Amino acid sequence: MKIGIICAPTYGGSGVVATELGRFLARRGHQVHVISTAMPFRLDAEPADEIFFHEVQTVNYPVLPGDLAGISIAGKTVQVAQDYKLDIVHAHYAIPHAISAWLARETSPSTPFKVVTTLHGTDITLVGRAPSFFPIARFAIEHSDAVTTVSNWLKDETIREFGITTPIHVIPNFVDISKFKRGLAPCRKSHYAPKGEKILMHMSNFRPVKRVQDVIRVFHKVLQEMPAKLLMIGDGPERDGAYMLAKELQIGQHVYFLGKQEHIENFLSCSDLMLFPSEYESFGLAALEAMSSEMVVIASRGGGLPDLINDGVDGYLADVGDVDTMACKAIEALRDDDRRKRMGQAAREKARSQYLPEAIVPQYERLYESVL
Ligand code: GMT
Repeated sequence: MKIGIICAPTYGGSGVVATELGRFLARRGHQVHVISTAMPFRLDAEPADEIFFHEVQTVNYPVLPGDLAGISIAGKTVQVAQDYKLDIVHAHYAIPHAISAWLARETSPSTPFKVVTTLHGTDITLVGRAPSFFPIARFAIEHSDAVTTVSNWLKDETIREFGITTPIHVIPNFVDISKFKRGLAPCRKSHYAPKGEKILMHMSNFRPVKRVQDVIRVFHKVLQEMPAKLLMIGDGPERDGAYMLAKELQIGQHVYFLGKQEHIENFLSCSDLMLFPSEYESFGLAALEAMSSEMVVIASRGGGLPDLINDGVDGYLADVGDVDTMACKAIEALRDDDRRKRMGQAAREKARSQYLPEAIVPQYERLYESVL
């Protein structure tokens, strides 16, 4: 098949899923065209793969204030669809990508590609809910030829929020376990923890939904029991607040704010525990990548996370905002190396048995075939 993929280039789960999907589809013999406003950071295809990147240029003109990227993406999609005779355009994220795909199809009746939309989470729970976007998001969902969500929780939210009656298919995210593997990537453990301290880690886009201050508060409690270091990976609006809190609690010297990192596998492979206290996560791809790296994840029960983590078996769950329980579980896991190792292995086994690309990518292929 000839498949166009529209996605965000930024450090976020939807862009990662879209580009990884593109890479695996290309590896399985499809011709893939990634359409985005910049090169997605994980689009490092094998030279032999038929994977093309099409950069969208937006127009900046003072008479037209605001972001016109959605329209530019539609224009680029028309061009790519006509040049390469695309069969499918797969939009990741409802606003603006699904509406750009729909607009491109309407603009170009001579290339009647099918539109598949994958909803990732905040496109429904935050962006799509905004009054100015709500009817557009609903329209985009209802006018896609097929719609998927990354979890049952997000499917239920979409139906509840938008009153959608057209079918929604649940296709979970996946992880490349050959890449997210303990011991594979270079580890600078002795640099961050020179005295053999335990390493905790958090990784996100530092949006309010991630509750990064809870990460700092949990770590503060852990530090009262044992020497430890915290790696904070990513960036976003809540970074300064987390930094200030660490200073206020006088633990700043134990916290490394490392900003956006391309090769997170290097950090996952040498950390002992991941903190993921989000308000909700539709899926929690970062948690899955940590599980694949044999890390114990301590997560909230928000959104679809309980579908991913089996409390006490391959990770731990606590109620949203319950910093005390998260800290207790973290201390328990960090004190008992054997137990942590066993749970880490169980986490990797779950990634291997349920979330392999070889099991998930064919589900998208079957969906494409069914709409064609
Ligand atoms: O986590 C974010 O805020 C980014 C967002 C995105 O679309 O890039 O992530 C969402 O999609 C990921 C990939 O499907 C999921 O793993 C994340 O759980 C989801 N985030 C939220 O639901 C908050």
